[in-house]
Order: sequence, then structure tokens, then C-alpha cells
Amino acid sequence: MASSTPPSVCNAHSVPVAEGTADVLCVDRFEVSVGRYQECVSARACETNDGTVFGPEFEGTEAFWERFCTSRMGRADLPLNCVDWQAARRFCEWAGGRLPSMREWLLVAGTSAPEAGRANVCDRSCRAMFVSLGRPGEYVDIDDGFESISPVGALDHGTTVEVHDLAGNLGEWTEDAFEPSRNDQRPDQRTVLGSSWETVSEEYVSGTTPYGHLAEGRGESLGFRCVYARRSP
Ligand SMILES: [Ca+2]
Ligand SMILES: [Ca+2]
Repeated sequence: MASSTPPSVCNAHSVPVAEGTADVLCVDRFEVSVGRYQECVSARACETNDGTVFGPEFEGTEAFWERFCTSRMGRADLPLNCVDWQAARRFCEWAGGRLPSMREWLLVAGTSAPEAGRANVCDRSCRAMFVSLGRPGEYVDIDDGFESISPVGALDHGTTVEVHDLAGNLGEWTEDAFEPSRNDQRPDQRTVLGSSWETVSEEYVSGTTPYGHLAEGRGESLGFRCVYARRSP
């Protein structure tokens, strides 16, 4: 018997966030992990992640920051960082989806705002870790349990939230261009949302303030997740 409900476009990694509306949208529960990305590499659809950072902000300090590139750490359950926008896009395409738009990301975040201490930001242990590396800095005066990047889904969000670490852990690429001013000479910048394990200001913990990042840049605080969408008939 025919059903009027469109078949779900969710896969095993994702959950629905807007079913019942004109668009059916599913979103990855977790930031894309090293292990999941490796499946795409094994399928020869993604390039190997070499665990390097790139961008003007790293000039001369690459070696320091690359210690935090998760593909170097030998753990499949860490979220992939040090990944540029095109590589993130390619993965999502291979997975049958795409990067979220800014609007979609914020739609999901609206239903899963973190409680205090439930997002992995630069907490006391993070500060202590940076002190031990000779780089003391600002921090958020809480304990979240992780001095740097946490495995996907590691924070206890309680039972009502199905989408983890939108805020915190890694900032996340979106599909959208970031254009605060019109200037064709500017390099391609894409909009990033989400705070990260390095966020030091409570003001930014929710991660809903967009910022621009060089599309070809790769950073230790930046990863991604995918959405899967199809317009209903
Ligand atoms: Ca932390
Ligand atoms: Ca995140």
C-alpha cells in the first residue's frame, strides 16, 4: 500500500530534525570521525588526511598546532580536524549528503543548545595543558572533562539531545560563503559555526555566531558534519 509519508533520507549516522515540513532533513549525530572519514579514503572517494594545518594564522607555528590534528592520533573515534572545505564537501557527497547551510545548522542548534559545562570548550584542564606547553592563555572557568579534543559523542548531554557537540569540540564548516563585504579580490571564505575545544569566552560557547574561514585552510579547531535532505513530493 502506498504511503503518503516520504521515505526517510536518514542513514545510520544521522537523525531527522525537520520531518513534517516541506524539506526532509537529517543531520549527522556526531562530527565526522577519523574512522568514518577513513572509510571514504578506503573507497578511494576521499584523499588521505595528512594531519597538517594550513593558513596565515599558522605561519611558523605549524608544528605546535599539528600535534592536535586528530588523524595523527591513531584513534578512529576522534572527530576529524585539519580538513579543508573541499575535502569536507567531498566526504559529505560520498556519504550521500552535503554540508549544511548556515540556516540548517542554526535550525538544528536551536533544538540542542548546550547546558553549562556540557560543551567541550577550553576549560580549566585545557588551560593547564596549554600552560604545560608554555602557552598560557584565556579559558572558560568550568570543567568539561577534556583538555583538548573529545571522542565523538563523549559528553553526556542527557537523554533528550540526539545531535552531539554542535557547540564545542570542533567548529564546523557550512556550505555558505562568508561575505561581510563585497570584494572580488578576497580569497574564498566559508562560514563556520560552532564553538570549539579552544573557545575561551563564555559569550561564544553556544557557537551560533558565524565567522569566516579561508576555504583552503586547515585548522586544529575545525571539522564538519553532513546533512541529508530531499524535498518532499
Ligand atoms: Ca575542554
Ligand atoms: Ca562542534
